[in-house]
Amino acid sequence: MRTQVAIIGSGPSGLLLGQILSGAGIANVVVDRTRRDHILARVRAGVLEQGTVRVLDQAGLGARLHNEGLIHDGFSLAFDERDHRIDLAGLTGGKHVTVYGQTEITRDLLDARETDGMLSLYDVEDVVPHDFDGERPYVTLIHDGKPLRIDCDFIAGCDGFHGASRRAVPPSAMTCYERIYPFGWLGLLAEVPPVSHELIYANHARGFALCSMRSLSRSRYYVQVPAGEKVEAWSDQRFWDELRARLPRHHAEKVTTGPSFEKSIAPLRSFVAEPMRFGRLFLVGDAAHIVPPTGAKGLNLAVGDVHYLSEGLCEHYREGSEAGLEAYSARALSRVWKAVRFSWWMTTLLHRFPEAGAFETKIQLAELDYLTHSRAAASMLAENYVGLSY
Ligand code: FAS
Ligand code: PHB
Repeated sequence: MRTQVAIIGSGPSGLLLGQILSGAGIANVVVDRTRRDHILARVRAGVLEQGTVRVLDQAGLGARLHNEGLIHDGFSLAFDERDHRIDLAGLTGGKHVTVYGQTEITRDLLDARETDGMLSLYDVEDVVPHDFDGERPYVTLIHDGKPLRIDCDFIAGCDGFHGASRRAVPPSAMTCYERIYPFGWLGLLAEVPPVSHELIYANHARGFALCSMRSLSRSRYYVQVPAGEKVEAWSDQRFWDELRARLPRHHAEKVTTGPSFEKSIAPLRSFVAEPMRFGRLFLVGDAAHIVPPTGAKGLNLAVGDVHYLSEGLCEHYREGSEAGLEAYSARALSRVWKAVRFSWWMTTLLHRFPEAGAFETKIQLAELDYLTHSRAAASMLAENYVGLSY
């Protein structure tokens, strides 16, 4: 088989890249080791930056997003039995974020790809990118029990943190930076109205909690749990009790509980692989970087990478220019590191670290006090949360 761009991974990075390339008349094939239903069963990101919405709009995927997405122009920081609203719009000249689940974006992308009749191969095995340091890269894999080779001009490694693409790069050619946090997020999804019309990020002596949503009838909640915690140890009742224990009383009393239909634990880490380009192989999204979800940046960074890479590929095929491809890694990493910093900062601000003492807790509370009483400090938070420009 031959195509112009072989895309490994059918998550948001791979599907959005495929959608933009198809729209530009650039042939591409998407391969994934799982199936559509598995991909849609993953509950992940919930908050979209305006830049992300713009890229999705330009790719023709804005209809349901604008119809069902919730515009949020603020969120609350809760600590010391109080909560303080961060006025995103007022602090950023009118910018906001949109609450629309990653699952819905993935569904829109999968539907669009099927409608356009673009080729995706699922349930594949043993995907290996080859000869990407030469002029004729190719990908080998097993599909329906038979070996398959995809010859291509470029390979996009959109296969997430545990994928095959980054593993195919010689370790000597790459530098990795990592911070693993001593806790994870236990997330719950329930068909109950959210406790507030905006998100609440809570710093509490018992640990971090986050009140989010997917719609006005579907809530998404998280509580910080120790690293290595097992989801089986958490009944719904235990979750609801712990969530309410970490919120200011006036919110805790208003939490509507109900049966969970998704409950899972995500480990938290910061990770960056540099560079993000190796000849004709480009790493995109979680394949190249991971952030703790505290700053709601993971999915938004993936979209930024896709924006830069698709620009470069379109320039290559349309104008014969290599400028965009040459600039991809540096452009993407500049934005990635600022989001890695912000996500690390929000995580250290809001979570209780097992090794922290009374001094560290006083520093956290002093920073929260400063953030909620200084326009300059709150502006930094707001500017990063709504998303830095591309
Ligand atoms: P993805 O991991 O989404 O997709 C990679 C795809 O590649 C998958 O479909 C996988 O099956 C496939 N693949 C992997 N290895 C392969 C191989 N060898 N061969 C073929 N295919 C292969 N971000 C936020 O902003 N907010 C959040 O709350 C949040 N919560 C998260 C919770 C969890 C548990 C995880 C893991 C991530 C979370 N994220 C969150 C980040 C998440 O949203 C990612 O940023 C986003 O999924 C990135 O998309 P992709 O780069 O497409 O990677
Ligand atoms: C979510 O709704 O899943 C969500 C929202 C904000 C975050 C992280 C996750 O910072």
